[in-house]
Amino acid sequence: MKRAFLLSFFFVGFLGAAFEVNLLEVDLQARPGLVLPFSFIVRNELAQPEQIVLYLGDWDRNEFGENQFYQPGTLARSSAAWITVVPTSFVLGAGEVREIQGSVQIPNDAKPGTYWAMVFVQGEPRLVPYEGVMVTVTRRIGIKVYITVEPAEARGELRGVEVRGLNPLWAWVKFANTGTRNLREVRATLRVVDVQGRTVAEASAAPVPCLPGAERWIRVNTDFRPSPGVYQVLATVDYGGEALLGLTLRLAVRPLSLFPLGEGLGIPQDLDGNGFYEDVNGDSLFNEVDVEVLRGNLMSPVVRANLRAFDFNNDGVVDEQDVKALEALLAAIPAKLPAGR
Ligand SMILES: [Ca+2]
Ligand SMILES: [Ca+2]
Ligand SMILES: [Ca+2]
Repeated sequence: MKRAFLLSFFFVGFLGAAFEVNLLEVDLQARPGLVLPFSFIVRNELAQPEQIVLYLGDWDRNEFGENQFYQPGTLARSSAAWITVVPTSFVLGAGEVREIQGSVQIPNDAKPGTYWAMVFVQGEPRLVPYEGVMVTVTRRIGIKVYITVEPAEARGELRGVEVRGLNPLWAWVKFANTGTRNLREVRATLRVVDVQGRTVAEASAAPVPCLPGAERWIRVNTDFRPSPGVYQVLATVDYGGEALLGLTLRLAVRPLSLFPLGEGLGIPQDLDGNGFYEDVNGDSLFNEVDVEVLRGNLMSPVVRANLRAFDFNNDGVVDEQDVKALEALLAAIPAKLPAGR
């Protein structure tokens, strides 16, 4: 009936341990009208007593998978009102542990599907030294509680594929959970096929979870550095349902067509043959001058027509971030390329 994940303890806070819990997730299968118990343990790691409070909240993830938090009852599929925990407020002595009893009352009229909420375990605000000043830190841990009323439906859609970086190639795959079941493992795969029909790249992303009603961009990295040509990029998503989802995209990689970025400059050069043209001013050296020439020519037609040569952070666009990436490259490997200083 009950599955508890992750049996080790989890610390909270970036300023040293304070308290910990022994699980971060509760996943319950349920029927309408049932009452389901769960429990977890809180331990105080401090050398002093800690006032602990427990409360419920709603949460979901944004389309890049980051948690977002809301007041309880905000979301349509919130189970916060079904959950009680005891005790909700107590003092834990130094090194002490306390078992928390939770219970979920599934309403008689609950429709099939996954409902979810979060039990927050929060300490008291404390003044803590941080980078030379005292800051107030309130530590909290959230325990995700999923309740699935059967028969929940697993359903998904593959909504888009966007090839971004080309050195090496990576893409965003957009998935949507259009069913009512929480999908624990959504697996996206990319396959690149050349004009001869040969598979030239194949890669999978680590599985990601996706809540009912949520959309998720999944980044799939490959180690493929396409030479100019036309390719088919096939994205597939396996969300654990009946169907494997697929979407195909045509990718045309044009040959570079480089010219000097300004009067008196040379043709940009790739000094180490890795596909990035760090010698932006074409003087066969890689130094600060290249960073400045790139900074002053981000909107140049030559840069716009040859994005992949100057997309130093490999995100599919050329902007200020690439100036920073080129600067970082210069700082990191000054000795690797002929440096004019
Ligand atoms: Ca290079
Ligand atoms: Ca140069
Ligand atoms: Ca970029």
